[in-house]
Amino acid sequence: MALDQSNRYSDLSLKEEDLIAGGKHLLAAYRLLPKPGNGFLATAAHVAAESSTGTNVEVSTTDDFTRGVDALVYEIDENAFGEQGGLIKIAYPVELFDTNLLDGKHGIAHMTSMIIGNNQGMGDIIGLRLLDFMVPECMVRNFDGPATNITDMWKTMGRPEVDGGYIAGTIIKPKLGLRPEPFAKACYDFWLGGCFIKNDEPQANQPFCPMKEVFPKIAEAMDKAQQETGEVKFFSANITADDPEEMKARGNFILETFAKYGNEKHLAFLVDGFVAGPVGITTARRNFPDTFLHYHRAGHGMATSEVNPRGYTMLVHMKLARLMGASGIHTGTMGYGKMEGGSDDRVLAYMLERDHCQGTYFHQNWYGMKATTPIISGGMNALRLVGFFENLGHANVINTCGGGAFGHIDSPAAGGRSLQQAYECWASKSDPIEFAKTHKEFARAFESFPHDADRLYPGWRAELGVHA
Ligand code: CAP
Ligand code: MG
Repeated sequence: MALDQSNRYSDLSLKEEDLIAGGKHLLAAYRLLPKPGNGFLATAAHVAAESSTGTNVEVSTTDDFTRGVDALVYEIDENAFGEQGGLIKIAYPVELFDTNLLDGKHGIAHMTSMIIGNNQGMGDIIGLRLLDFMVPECMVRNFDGPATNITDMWKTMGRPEVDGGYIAGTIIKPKLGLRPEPFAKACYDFWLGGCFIKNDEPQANQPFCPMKEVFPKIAEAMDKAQQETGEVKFFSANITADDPEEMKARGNFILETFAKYGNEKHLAFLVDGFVAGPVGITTARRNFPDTFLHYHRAGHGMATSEVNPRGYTMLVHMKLARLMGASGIHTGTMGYGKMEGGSDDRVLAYMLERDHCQGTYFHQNWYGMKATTPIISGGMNALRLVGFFENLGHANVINTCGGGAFGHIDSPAAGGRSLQQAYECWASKSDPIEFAKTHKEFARAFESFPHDADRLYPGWRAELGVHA
């Protein structure tokens, strides 16, 4: 049984609206399931202690100032989630949060070491999951936030910088195993029909495909495809590494390589942001501020999966990424692709792209911080995209389809065109089967992904004259 510190680390008389109006607290909502034998409020108070000024026992060195910056439990609902536990809300005084010696900015590494730090491993809990958090204005204005986003890509493409629309992309598949020549050919083949290509998250500097060999070929392929199509193309290059110096060396090499063709603006830098963490993201954000910072979230499921009684939600992940400065982050496919998620996940996109957004527990004002662009990927293809856009309500996203492009029965280029046509089908509010009758690559996506076609568009075979 943990020491009951609720008399110090809770004040249920505090009003959330007063805390918000005061602007001096980061507010956090958690789902808490104490271990049997541990009181709910007592365990919540222990979470607040362990996440701020305390530990599991009183210490002699505590003084009045210390008590003044205690995190406080200000709201509880012990039965909010039935067997999964109850809701607790904790107010963290902004004074607790670190600022840089060099520029006075806040950092995500420090913030998360507190609000989802030791509290994740406490012995008196079964579950503690951060569901949502609200950052006050004084802190929002003190994070890097994004330097670029999709508007910069639209500008490079000559599109309107507002509602510039959908960017059709792919991931070079197979995930690993292509050598430089076939890799660059796969890029060229897709770019004849599509716009944006990303490295897959583990593609980097493998012995069978050294960066120094493959990037000159990718840059050449991009230049050739741009010449032949008259269209702007992009490549999102993975610069993830443990050492920031290595990341900088990779980024500079790739920029120099594409600059030979005048295409340094046709690059994004992909960072596996969950595994590299805020240091990885910030290394790219601060050393390459003019290059779209593509946050791939591989590994996030260990924290965000709904089956996890600990960790944090996707909503929390999105807010952390925007504060860190991601230009775009994989936002999931909201139930339309292959990864976990559902149609209500559109709030993840809205939280990234709007200046105000109501989250699960808190309304977040972003005070003009640049938007982070939703990157939609994971099991998508032209057939699934139409419903996805309808659910989201817009198509101002970067979409990358690996199987959806390289699985198209005609060619990767046809796959790319089918994606763009899916956008045109939605944007023109056309019936997809009718639209397919006048758009070949979109029609052939039905034959490329017949299981999806059967599920999404029953009767398509007869309508399109395709026999089983
Ligand atoms: C998609 C992908 C992406 C996932 C990541 C993959 O390939 O390249 O990494 O989208 O998931 O490796 O699975 P496919 P999320 O298009 O062939 O599925 O975007 O949800 O983070
Ligand atoms: Mg991938």
